[in-house]
Parts: sequence; structure tokens; C-alpha cells
Amino acid sequence: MEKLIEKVKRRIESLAQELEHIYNDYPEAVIGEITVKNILGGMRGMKSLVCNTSYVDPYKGLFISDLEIPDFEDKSPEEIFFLLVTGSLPSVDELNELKSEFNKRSRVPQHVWTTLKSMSQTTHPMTMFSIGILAMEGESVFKQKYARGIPKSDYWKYTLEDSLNLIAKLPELAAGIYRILFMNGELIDTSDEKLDLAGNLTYRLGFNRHNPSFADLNRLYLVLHCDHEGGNVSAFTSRVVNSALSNIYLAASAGLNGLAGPLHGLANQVCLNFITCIHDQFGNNPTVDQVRDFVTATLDAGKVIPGYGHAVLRVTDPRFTSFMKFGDAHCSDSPYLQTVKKLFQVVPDILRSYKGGKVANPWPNVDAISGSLLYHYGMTHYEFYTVMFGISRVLGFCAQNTIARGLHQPIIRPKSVTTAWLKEYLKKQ
Ligand code: AMX
Repeated sequence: MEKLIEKVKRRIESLAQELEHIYNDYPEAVIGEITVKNILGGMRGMKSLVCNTSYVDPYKGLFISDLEIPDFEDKSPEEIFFLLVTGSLPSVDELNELKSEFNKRSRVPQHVWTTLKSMSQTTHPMTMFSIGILAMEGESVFKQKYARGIPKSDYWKYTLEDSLNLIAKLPELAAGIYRILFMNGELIDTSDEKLDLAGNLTYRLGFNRHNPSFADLNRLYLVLHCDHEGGNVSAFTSRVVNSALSNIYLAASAGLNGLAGPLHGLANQVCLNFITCIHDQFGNNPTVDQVRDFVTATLDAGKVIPGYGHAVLRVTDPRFTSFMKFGDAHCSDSPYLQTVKKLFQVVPDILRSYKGGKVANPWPNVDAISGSLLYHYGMTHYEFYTVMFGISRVLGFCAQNTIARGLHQPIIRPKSVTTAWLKEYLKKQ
């Protein structure tokens, strides 16, 4: 792993140097104002974090280093992790080294299965995923080293070590949860060392024999969901937790608990349910007018349209476009994909005029389409979709926190105020 470690070290040193200059040259520079609207509006748009793994442009979507989605959508999750944490794509040797490292570390300890199998069958797969990761927390190398005493300059190395151990186990852990809940608990226990993370996931889920392009979808899925800068609910949560030097298992589990909310990662499950409800009501080939009526009725009932809107994006999510390209190439006749297209035809116009134009972004996000593709390949238990999102998003948590620890970023602790303080303060303005 020397090559990866060396590259991360160099990146951290260079970022640290740049930040030191910024700090020394502009210690009092003002980045923005904090308004009442900001603090009552979920801190939306407040620039208050540094995140170097990725950046979301409101009009172009996700950037990793200077690469946009069309530049990296054909890469593997391993290449993407390398890119997130080092800032550059790996060479062939570096990639092979990383793949074999993940392979060596991929076995989930037996006690985790005992814990998960003892849980109620009604437990949501995201809860099991989060608990499965927490159950492995005892293995944290960071935790053990920290207890013995290590210099701050070594924190990132053990965060990276924990990250590699954790990421390697995610396909087996996630697939095991799928099989415990939906396949009578029969785990696929043999492994194939030639498989990459996405191949191993597909194999252990039990799908590969039916359709090899499902592994390609899973590869794309794990790439597109990997990171979305630092302020989204899940990444931010994992950053806050890790900033207290809680290890990466604790931080990843916490981040995933945020991802499990319907306004965030759970939206992919809700979207598939939404389409299923349309099909239940109108059949598998609803007309555009029927879809429009369903959307309007949903809004009239006070619900949001899942898969539409975004806190940062102001265009169709390029991840949506990338999945659509895959769908058109592999399953254009899927009734679910067809309904996704009909929703895309009607929802933006409806949302534009909804609530007096209050919806900041009427365009689809990644969750509007991802589940329909999984469904096409036979993964019909849509409660599992957010786990698929989560496997990928942990790559981002790990990369962000490794770098944050390398930069010795302090514990995150913004100040809150009371309403009384606010009233008093504003009276004096
Ligand atoms: N359907 C109905 N109303 C919507 C809407 C949608 N898809 N998107 C936004 N709105 C409403 C909001 O609920 C809000 O209404 P309120 O002020 O009466 O509460 C108003 O429009 C303004 O919100 P906004 O500034 O446009 O969005 P936001 O930054 O507050 O929230 C998001 C962003 C994603 C939570 C919101 O668009 C939403 O709820 N979308 C549906 C759920 C979804 O798809 N989530 C997944 C997002 C991507 C991800 O994290 N995986």
C-alpha cells in the first residue's frame, strides 16, 4: 500500500501548505455574511467547511478534482476511491495494488452475522447496515493506536488504514444483509479473488448468473454515489463525528443514519415506491396525463415528489443523465424506466409553478432513476436501495475524513443561539 499512502501523504502536505498560506495571509478575510435566513434555513448556502475530495457546481454537478461525471463514469469504485483520496486516478499498478488490498481485507467477522441474524426481520436494511458497521468498530486500528498514544501527524494514516478495512468489507456486509432479509438468510460464502468491489457485491447478492450487465450497473452505481462535497446531511454528519476523533466505523455509521432519511438517500426507495403506486393505479404503461394527475394529487396531499429538487443543484442532476444513458443502452423497454421518463416530462413544469415558485430546483436528482434500473435487473426489494447508495457514499466519508485528519482540522463546533438571544440581538440592529 506504499504507493497509495505516499500519494495521500503528498496531497495532505500540499493542501496543508496552501491552507497555512491562506490562514497566514488572510486570517480575518470575510467569506460571507450569516443572515437570519441562513440560520433558520438549515444553513443553506453558508460556506463553512473545506472539502477537497469533491465539489458540486449548481449547474454542472459533481466534480472530483477537475473531472466531471462524463470523465469518470466509466471508472471503477476502486479508481474513484483512489481519486477522491489522492486527487488523481491510479496507474495500472496502483489500481491492482488497491484491488488486491481490498480483496485481502474483505471478510466480515463471524460475530457480525450473529448480531445481524438475531435482529427482527422487520428491521430496515439501512439500520442493519449501520449496525453491521458499528459491530466492526472493535477492529478500529485508529482506536487502538490512539489509546496507546500517537502523534497528531499519524491520525490520517490510521484513518486511512481503517477506511481500507471498512470499504473492503462493505460488499460482503451489504450483500449478506440482503440475503438475511430477502433470501432466507442463505449467505453466499465462497469468494472469487478476481472480482472487484462491484463484481464481488453482485456475486454475493446472488445475481451474477442471471445477467452479467447487472455488475456493470452496480459498478456505475458505486461510482455515481461516491461523494457530493462536504455539507450534505450524511457527509457532514460523518465529518462532525470523526472530528471528535471517533473512528471511521463510528463516523460512517452515523453518516449512514443521515443517509437513511427520505429527504436524502432514502429518496431512491421512495421513488421506486412512487412508481409502483402509479403502476398499481394505472397499469404498467400509464399515459402522460395519468402521471401528471398522480403527481398533482401527491402534492395536493402535502407530500414531496421524490427524486426531484436539490439543495445545491439547479439543473438536471448529471448522475440522473448518466443513469439514463445506461438505461437507454441496456433496458430501454423497462416499464419502470418508461415511467421515469414520463415523470421527467411532467414534474419540472408542475414544480416550477408549485408554492408560488418556491421550489428552488424543479429538476430530477439521482434518486429519480437509480432504483428503476436496479428493479429492472430483479432487485425488487426496494428497501435495499439506500444500502446500495450507502456502500458508495462510505468511499466519500472515508476520503473526506482521512484528509480532514491529515490537515489536523479541529473538532467541529458551531455556536447556537436561543430565540431570546436572536430577538435581543436584532432589536439592537
Ligand atoms: N416536491 C415538493 N416540494 C418540494 C420539492 C419536491 N420535490 N422540492 C422542494 N420542495 C419544496 C420544499 O419542501 C420547500 O417547501 P417548504 O418551504 O414549504 O417546506 C420548498 O420547495 C423550498 O425548498 P427548496 O429550497 O427547493 O429545497 P431544499 O433545499 O429545502 O430541499 C430537497 C432539497 C432535496 C430536500 C427537496 O427538494 C426535496 O424534499 N426533494 C424530494 C426528496 C428527494 O428527492 N431527496 C433526495 C435529494 C438528493 C439526495 O440527497 N439523495
